[in-house]
Amino acid sequence: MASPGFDSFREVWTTGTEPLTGARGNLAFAHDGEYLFISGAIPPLPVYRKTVREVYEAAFALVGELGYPHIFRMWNFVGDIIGPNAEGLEIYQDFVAGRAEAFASYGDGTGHMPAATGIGTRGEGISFTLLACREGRPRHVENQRQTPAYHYPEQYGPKPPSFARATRLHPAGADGGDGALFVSGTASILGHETVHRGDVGAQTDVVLENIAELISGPNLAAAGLDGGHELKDLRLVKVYVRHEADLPVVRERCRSAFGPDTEVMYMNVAVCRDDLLVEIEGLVPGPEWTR
Ligand code: 3EB
Repeated sequence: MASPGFDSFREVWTTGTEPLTGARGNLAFAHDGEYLFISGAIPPLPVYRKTVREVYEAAFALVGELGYPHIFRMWNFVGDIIGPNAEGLEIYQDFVAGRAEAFASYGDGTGHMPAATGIGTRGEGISFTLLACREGRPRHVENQRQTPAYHYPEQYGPKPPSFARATRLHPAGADGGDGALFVSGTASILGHETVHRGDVGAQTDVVLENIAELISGPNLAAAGLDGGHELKDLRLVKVYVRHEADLPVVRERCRSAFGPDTEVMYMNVAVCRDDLLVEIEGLVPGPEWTR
């Protein structure tokens, strides 16, 4: 996702014990007794829906079989995300439909949809990663400024997207106490509508306001959760910028919004609606954070 001026990095998730690893079909996985990491990849296809359904269902089946039933974070990387598939449907909407069908086989409805990122990629096809846990418990959070994605109206596509705006993980043994808060990819959307079409500065401000509201005490309280956070508490922020030329404007707004300890990585990829110019994700670490 890097272009000149953007960041190039490798992400490594570590664990205190030697993980067991394996592969099955399009999936690869590693697990340590409490956490399970799965990655999946689907090659370029004329129409994705059926294969996305099958591969995501296989991932959800694996989560159950290995005994890590609680998915708390997903990332979805969609090649040519706003291009048409062979039937003329946007590839993102094609993907979303297959994923929605797979989620019908996981848990008991929208209450199980985790925080997620759905974003373009320079690569081909569709790939994803997910994190799940065994004894910990995720609590999913919506944003009072935004329609839950799984309730988006039909104007966007045949099925609504399957994700929560944020997920707090209450780790095993913490007596339900605070853990990390994972903030989903967040865009310049109020209700379900894109706002500030064509104005990347104003879109970035709305994204930052959306995240500030999402992680605030009152919004968490509405989800039955304690605590409250500010933008400066965020860590491991990823900023996805559609147009290379927009990077300085986005970077300046982020610089003044986040704290000195917030790591921010900038990437140059397409976003899932043609009028969205920027998407931002991150996390607020829990007390167990040792980084
Ligand atoms: C949105 O709010 C912007 O399909 O997994 C953000 C996070 C978005 C996740 C997904 C999509 C996804 O609708 C896009």
